[in-house]
Amino acid sequence: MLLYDFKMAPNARRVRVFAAEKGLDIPMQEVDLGNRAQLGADYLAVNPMGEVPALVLDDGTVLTESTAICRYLEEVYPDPPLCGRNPLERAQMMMWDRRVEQHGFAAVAEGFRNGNPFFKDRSVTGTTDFAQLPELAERGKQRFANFLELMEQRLGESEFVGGDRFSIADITALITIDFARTIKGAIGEHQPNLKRWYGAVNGRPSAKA
Ligand SMILES: N[C@@H](CCC(=O)N[C@@H](CS)C(=O)NCC(=O)O)C(=O)O
Repeated sequence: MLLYDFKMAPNARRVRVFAAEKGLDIPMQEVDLGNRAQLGADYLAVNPMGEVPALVLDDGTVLTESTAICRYLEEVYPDPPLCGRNPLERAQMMMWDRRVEQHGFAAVAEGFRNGNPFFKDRSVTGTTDFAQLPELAERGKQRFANFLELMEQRLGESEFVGGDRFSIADITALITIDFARTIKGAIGEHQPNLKRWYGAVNGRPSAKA
């Protein structure tokens, strides 16, 4: 296997943390998003979507989309389980993972890509250029603040985001909250449950992946 990666890219980190939790040591190749290498012919031949991560299997099959890559790794390397051990647990963990993606990760991406000059005309990933919309930069920050409140409430009733076990939902939430530094978003003093959870999850060796 070969993982196309970029150290600063949160979706790529999501796969790195997931693989580290599984004890996997997957060879990696850096795609320099800082120099737009994701849009060069060499990388587009690997992933025509122009995004990282991408996982190339030993038979040459290319998997993209971080959730799909994690699900594949879960099937092939089931221990430790990170996506639930039975139908209900799987559904609950995927439900929370999706909530984190839609209300947390998408909010930060919206805020960052519409507010940072580096992304001028690149407010959306992929091969089509889209102009920035300053209103979306502001909206992203507000949506992220709402997301933190949702997480604070959830973590007041549950040890981990997806339930009583560490799961993919915690990984997605961790990379989302770290990504939020790009919009100056952070857990507040009034959010003790989130703080407790962040300390535990960020303290796992996989968080350094
Ligand atoms: N749905 C994709 C999204 C991947 C994505 O947005 N990757 C970003 C890095 S985190 C990227 O490749 N950006 C390229 C760009 O900015 O043009 C996934 O989950 O893998």
